[in-house]
Amino acid sequence: MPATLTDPAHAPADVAALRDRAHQLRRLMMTMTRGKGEGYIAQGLGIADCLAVLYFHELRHDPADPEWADRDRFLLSTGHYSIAMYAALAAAGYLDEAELPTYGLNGSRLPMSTFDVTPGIEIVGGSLGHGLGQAVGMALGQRLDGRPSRVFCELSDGELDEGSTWESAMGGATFGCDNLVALIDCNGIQADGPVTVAIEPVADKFTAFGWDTHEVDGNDVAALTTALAACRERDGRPKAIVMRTTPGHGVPTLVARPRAHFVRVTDEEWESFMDELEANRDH
Ligand SMILES: Cc1ncc(C[n+]2csc(CCOP(=O)(O)OP(=O)(O)O)c2C)c(N)n1
Repeated sequence: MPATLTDPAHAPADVAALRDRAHQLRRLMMTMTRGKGEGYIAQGLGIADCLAVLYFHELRHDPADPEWADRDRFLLSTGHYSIAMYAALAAAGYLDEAELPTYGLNGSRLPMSTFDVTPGIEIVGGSLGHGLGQAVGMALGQRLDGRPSRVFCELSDGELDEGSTWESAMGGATFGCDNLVALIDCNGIQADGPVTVAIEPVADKFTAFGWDTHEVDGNDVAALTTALAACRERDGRPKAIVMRTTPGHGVPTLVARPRAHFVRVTDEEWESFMDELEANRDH
């Protein structure tokens, strides 16, 4: 077996270490936002726990061999959450941390919305509502090729407004893709403010579409590891984890911002946000 970072079949979750990783990812994201002066930092802070658990516990992957055919795939459907991906990819060894401050700058390999120029990025992002359909196709492809790989797809509550997401949900269930895990980031916001489309009850809807569904506090590392462990069962049903996350998690001033979709950060704010992050770190 190649040198994977983790092998969930053998490694029990080290929750304290994973919380430290999530904190590391949040620090890296803050550094990136400082370099650019702006970014989708609130969503990134919200999803840091999920990415820490995936890249340092659940996914079978090998940064020394990013194209390893039997790797698990992680698809980030919300391309604008790229800041969180770059932090995770740097922490995992796909990127050099020194490259992170180029986030969003002209000529950078780390564009504000994911593109195929970045090592470790599986799909191009930007146009929302397409990740789950690609994930279903990849999951089918892995199965047809007889590979053990699973496919994990993050998507947002905003993408639940898209018909293509629900077509994909039907497809995943119809084809019995039990090698597919959808991670739905329900952070309660969309571009202009709170989610207003009647997407709830999200978990009941996925269950009704034939998915094995779990619902967790997406900022609770222990709960995420438990839900992901349950999703390893191969019972013919695709898996969905509805994650209730808080945009800006760890930085109360950001959590309290009424419009946190896209945040501009001055140098002074950056300093105080970093202090808040240290003071509110999960242990
Ligand atoms: C198909 C499509 N429509 C609109 C947009 C513009 N857009 C970019 S981010 C965003 C917000 C979507 O909300 P959500 O996906 O829940 O993300 P979050 O609020 O957590 O950033 C929108 C509408 C887009 N990128 N793609």
